[in-house]
Amino acid sequence: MNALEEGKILKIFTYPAPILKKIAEPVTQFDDELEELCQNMLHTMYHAPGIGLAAPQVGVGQRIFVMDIDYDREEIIQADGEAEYKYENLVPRIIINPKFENQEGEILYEEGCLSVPGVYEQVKRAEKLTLHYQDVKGEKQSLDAEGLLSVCLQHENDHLDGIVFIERLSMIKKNLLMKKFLKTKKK
Ligand code: QAP
Ligand code: CO
Repeated sequence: MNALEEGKILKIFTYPAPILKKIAEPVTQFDDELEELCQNMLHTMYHAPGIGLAAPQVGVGQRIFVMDIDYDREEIIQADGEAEYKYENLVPRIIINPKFENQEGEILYEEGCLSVPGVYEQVKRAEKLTLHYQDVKGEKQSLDAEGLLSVCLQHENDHLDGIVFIERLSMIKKNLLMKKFLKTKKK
């Protein structure tokens, strides 16, 4: 199945939805339902557009996220004024039951989140890490990551532990950004 053309657009929960604060449960059943959820998550992420999306963001408390940090999306305005999007260089990733090892170094990167739209801030993370995870079939896999890939893996993994990236900022920054975000959200 192709996540670009096929799949449902899932509702993305935004801060401060309670599901975003919960610790997600490990996946134990690798079945068709799991495959469908992952495809729908990828579809939703590409549509948004975003580079990462975790299951709690779509209301599912399971240790799953999808990612693609490097694709291109071109907007084409058609004669009738409607926009159409052309996607290229897709590298979809499905990560289940992730565990990190060998976290080292430090990187400061400006992050955003589909659950806190419009808010971007620099967050400090590990520069390099090794990831152990399961793929959608339940097969064990591992991956060495650095730079944006490492940052995005840590951002998405945080969602599985009920942490949104603003929680990683100083209390002062966090409170300021939250007030601003909740104010614009109401409008
Ligand atoms: C996480 O975030 C990430 O505010 C993925 O209005 C981001 O895909 C990890 C998005 C950056 C590392 C670096 C955010 C879309 C997408 C917004 C996203 C928005 C529309 C965020
Ligand atoms: Co996020």
